[in-house]
Amino acid sequence: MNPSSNSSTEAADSLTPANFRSLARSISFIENESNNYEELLLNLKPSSAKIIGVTGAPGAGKSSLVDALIGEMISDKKKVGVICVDPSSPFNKGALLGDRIRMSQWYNHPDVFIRSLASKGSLGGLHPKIIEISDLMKSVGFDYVIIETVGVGQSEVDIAALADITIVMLVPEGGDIIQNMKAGLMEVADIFVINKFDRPGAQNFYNSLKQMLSPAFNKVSRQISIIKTIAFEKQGIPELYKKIDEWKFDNQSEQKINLLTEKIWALIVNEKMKNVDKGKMKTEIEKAVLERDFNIYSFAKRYAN
Ligand SMILES: Nc1nc2c(ncn2[C@@H]2O[C@H](COP(=O)(O)OP(=O)(O)O)[C@@H](O)[C@H]2O)c(=O)[nH]1
Ligand SMILES: [Mg+2]
Repeated sequence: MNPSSNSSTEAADSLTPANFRSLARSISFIENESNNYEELLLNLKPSSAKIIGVTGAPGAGKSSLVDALIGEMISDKKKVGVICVDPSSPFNKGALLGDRIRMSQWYNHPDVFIRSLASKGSLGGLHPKIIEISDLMKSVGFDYVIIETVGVGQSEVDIAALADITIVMLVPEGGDIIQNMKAGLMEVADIFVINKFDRPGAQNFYNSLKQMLSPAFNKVSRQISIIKTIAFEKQGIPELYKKIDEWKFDNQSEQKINLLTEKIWALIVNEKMKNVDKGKMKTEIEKAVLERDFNIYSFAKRYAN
C-alpha cells in the first residue's frame, strides 16, 4: 500500500486480491516496525469505516459470532476486514486453528480480509501494534473492521478505545450474572450479546442482565442493548447486524473522547518507551542492586532521559 496515494474512496473501489496482499504486507511492516511504517501511519486518510470490537471469555463463541456476522455484512454488500487477536498462552494453542475453521468459508472471499495476530506480551494485553493495525485496516476501504479479542483483565477497556461499537459476549453457563460481570464491563459495552442461548438458564441470565442495566441499578446513562444469540446456528445475528447498521455514532460523546484520550495516551507512551528494552534493563538491575548506593530513582531517571 503506497502511503501517499489513494483516498479512502479510491481504495474502496480497488480492494482487490492484489491489494489484500499489499495490505498484508503493510500490516507486517507495522508489526516489524520496518519499511517506513511511520510514514504510512502519518499518511492514513480519515475514513468512515466502523470498527466493531468483539470481546468475551475464551470459548464464549466470538469466532462463531464473527463468522455469522460476516455473512450478514456480505449479503448487505459490505466489505469486511477482520483481525483476530489470540493470546499466545500455552493453553490457547488451538485458538488460531479454531478461528480458521470457524471462519474458513470467508478466507477466500473477495470482500473479506482476515488476519490473525498473536498477542505477544501479557495475557491481558492486546497486540502491541493493534491501534496502528486497526487504523490501517480502517483506512483502506472496508465498510466494517471487526476485531475479535479475548476479554481478560484490561483488554476490554483497550478494545473499547479502539472500537466504534464494543460488543461484549457473555454466556449463561458458569454461574450467575454477577459472577460473570467483571467490573468495568458496563462502562465499555455498547451491546451485550448473550450467546449460547440454547443452554439452560439462558432466560434467567438475560433477565438478571436486563435488571442490572436498568436505571435503578446503575448510572450508565447511555442505552446498552442486549441481544440473544445462538452463534453456531446463526440465530440472533440479523438482529445484531441491524443494531450495528442502525447505530448512531457520536464521535464527540464524553465516552468517546475519554476513550480517544486513552488511545492517544497509549500511542505516546509506546513512542516514549520505544527504546527501553525491559530485558536489558533487568540485566542492569541485577548488577545495580549489588551496588551499595543503589537508588531506584536515580536508576529510573537515567532510563527516562
Ligand atoms: N451451545 C452452543 N455452542 C456454541 C454457540 N456458539 C458457539 N458455540 C461453540 O462454542 C465453542 C467455542 O466457540 P468459538 O466461536 O471458537 O469461541 P471463541 O473462543 O469465543 O472464539 C465452539 O465449539 C462452538 O461451536 C452457541 O450459541 N451455543
Ligand atoms: Mg475465537
